[in-house]
Amino acid sequence: MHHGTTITQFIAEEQRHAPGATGQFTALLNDIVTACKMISNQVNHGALIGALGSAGSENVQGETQKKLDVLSNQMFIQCTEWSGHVGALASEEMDEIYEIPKAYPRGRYLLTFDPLDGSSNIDVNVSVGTIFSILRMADTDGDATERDFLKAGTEQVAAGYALYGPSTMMVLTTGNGVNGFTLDQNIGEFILTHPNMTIPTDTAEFAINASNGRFWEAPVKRYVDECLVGKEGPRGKDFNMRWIASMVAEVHRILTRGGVFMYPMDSKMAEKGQGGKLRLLYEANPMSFVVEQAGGASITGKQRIMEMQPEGLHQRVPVILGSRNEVERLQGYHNEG
Ligand code: AHM
Ligand code: MG
Repeated sequence: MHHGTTITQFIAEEQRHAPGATGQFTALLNDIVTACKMISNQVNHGALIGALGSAGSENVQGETQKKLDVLSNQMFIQCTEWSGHVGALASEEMDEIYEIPKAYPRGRYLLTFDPLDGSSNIDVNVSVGTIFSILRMADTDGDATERDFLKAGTEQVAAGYALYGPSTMMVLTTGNGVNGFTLDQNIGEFILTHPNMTIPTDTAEFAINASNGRFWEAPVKRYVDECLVGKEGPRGKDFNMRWIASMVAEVHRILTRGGVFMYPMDSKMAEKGQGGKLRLLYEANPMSFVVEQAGGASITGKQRIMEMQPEGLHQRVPVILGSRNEVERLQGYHNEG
């Protein structure tokens, strides 16, 4: 019986047409897939294996780490460091870049990841996910440094996420559209279930943490106000709202039925000297790549996220992404202001 295309087969067949492909990239993607299957398994078992709750530590941004944050980070390292395909890793959960131990060969790719995004949702059993991005290393013989990671999002070779929801899914782009795969737990393989995912250009659904409303900048306030007035206002239609507080689930919804997601700049963050909530290298860039490849758009407000020159490993940025016409409208409001 034919079970459909597995993610391994899909990646291998896609790479067959890539000029100069050596198989390293295919192998690295497969290691990432394995890491996500292992994380999925831990997330699924939750309290049964004592995996919930806090780890009693903080990450570089002073956020409390959950046990599963730490565990997922370890799994990602363990699955990718040995292969000889990566030069170094960078993770939301590690202060510095992770250098490949001397015992292993080094490869020409750099990997950035948020091992478990939305981890404030873990203890309440709501969807969480893993986000990752692959960059190519510069043609130097030396070891990778932090500076090698500070590349604009347009330089990404691949990006994607795993969503641990009612089913576990993997959504991937290598710059050639976006494809979604669902984990068949019985055979342990991701199967192509969502070929060629595209984001509808128009939408009547937005996502934002409205509790920050009084801190937003004028363009975002205006946009949300207009959505809330609905039919009677300048938009001439009623809007629906969603907020899961799990970016992976949010982006997945937008890839499925459209919408606009905003974690904009606000005065509270500005006071703390923070550039935004979400991290450029681990969250904003990979998600922007996926969203743009699905026909959507992704900006900070005025600027396209993927064109930003990163200044630091853990840099934060405002994020507005989703259905193209809404994002363009928001960009227009920012440029007027
Ligand atoms: P995390 O990486 O610490 O989990 O934070 C990122 C998450 C996103 O998934 C989500 O969009 C956002 O934080 C939710 O923030 P808030 O709790 O302010 O609504
Ligand atoms: Mg995160």
